[in-house]
Amino acid sequence: MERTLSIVKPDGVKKNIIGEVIRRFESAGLRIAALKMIRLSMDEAKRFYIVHKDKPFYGSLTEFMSSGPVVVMVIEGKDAISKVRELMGDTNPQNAAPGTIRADFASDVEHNIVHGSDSPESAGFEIPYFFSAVEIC
Ligand code: DAT
Ligand code: MG
Repeated sequence: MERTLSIVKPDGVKKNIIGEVIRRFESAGLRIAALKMIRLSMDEAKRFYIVHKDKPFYGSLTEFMSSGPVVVMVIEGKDAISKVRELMGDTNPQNAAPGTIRADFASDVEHNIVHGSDSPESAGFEIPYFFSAVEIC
């Protein structure tokens, strides 16, 4: 059993596909263990994406992530981290496999609908960034 942190980004919320993203996770046998809608401040987005602080897209990425509400959730299941990454597809929707969330809905590499932790280490940072132990069911 493994847990990962996923986010429906502001573009996914605006496109009205929160339910579609959740449906794909649930259909793959994963379970929603925690979920809430929040609006990140610029500072909160910057701290969440601190690993990318030296990348050229850090400023626009964190501006985008704080531009509207997001849905953050803890996903639980066997191999949840890699399963969610597989359902998401490649970061750049042009390289994402057909049938993945990003191939189906993302408009470009920056506005790519969904986030998923990329390792147990990042899940270990990202889950408690948004949820306390009593909020995870
Ligand atoms: P992922 O979200 O697939 O884990 P990442 O961790 O490398 O990708 O990057 C985090 C986010 O930053 C990504 O979802 C969208 C944005 N991003 C990544 N590469 C980018 C680029 N070349 N130009 C603009 N935004 C980029
Ligand atoms: Mg990443």
